[in-house]
Amino acid sequence: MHNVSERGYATSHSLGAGDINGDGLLDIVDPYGWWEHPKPGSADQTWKYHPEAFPRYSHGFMGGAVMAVYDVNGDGLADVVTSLAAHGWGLAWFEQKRDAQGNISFVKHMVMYDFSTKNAGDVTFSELRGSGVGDINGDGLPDFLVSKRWYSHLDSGLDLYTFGPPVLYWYETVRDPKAPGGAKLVPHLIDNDSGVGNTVLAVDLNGDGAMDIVTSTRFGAFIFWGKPHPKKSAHTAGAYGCATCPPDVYIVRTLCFPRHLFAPGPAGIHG
Ligand SMILES: [Ca+2]
Ligand SMILES: [Ca+2]
Ligand SMILES: [Ca+2]
Ligand SMILES: [Ca+2]
Repeated sequence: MHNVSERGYATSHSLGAGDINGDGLLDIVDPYGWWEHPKPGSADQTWKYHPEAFPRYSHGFMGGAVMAVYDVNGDGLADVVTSLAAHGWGLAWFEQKRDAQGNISFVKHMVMYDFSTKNAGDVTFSELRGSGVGDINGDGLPDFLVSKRWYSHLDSGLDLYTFGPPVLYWYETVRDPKAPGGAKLVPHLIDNDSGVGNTVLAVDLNGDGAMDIVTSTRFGAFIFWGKPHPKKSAHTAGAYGCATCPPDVYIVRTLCFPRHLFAPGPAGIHG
């Protein structure tokens, strides 16, 4: 076993991996910053930690779920996309900046907060507890998947807007020089009746070239089958979401396990 971190705050809600500093080695991100992967051959020691304020405090918890590390705006520097509070509000991407000495910092671009703010696509939901990353429309840019987990802490009152619809969205990464930071995340609804527990998996399960989405939720486990773009045959690029086609995906939900009525478990369940 090799220690990455020193002892610290334990109940971190977010975690992700990606090459933040562009040295070819995967780094680890959490709500409070990122650990720099040591160079090969380095002495076995804890990784250097670079504090960053990625999360937002809400009802005793900081951070969301799976954090995505990719170049959102196409400037060659890896950015971070994450929900801010698993049991509250907030979704943002963090634009990486470098100063003249090469020091790394981040600028926060809010995508969604609560009903008092202007949110991307006028979409607002809470409890962004399940997330994932994948190129949903096949345009070569990673997209962010995020969902409301329904009824996380039962009737404890810990969660905000807990009975809101358990929606699942994919946020399309769109490069736009006019947008703050040079990019925006555009929401597309996948489902409004299942949500996600912790993690969303984006993978082409059946090999038809269209990304499929797998979730586990309070209501069971689901596959959302991506449907190849109907115009695919008219193009030779291979990707069904090619630049000349609309960025739509057509998704049908398949229930892997029988839907069951939600039965409240013992108080205090949390994950
Ligand atoms: Ca690195
Ligand atoms: Ca970037
Ligand atoms: Ca994409
Ligand atoms: Ca597929």
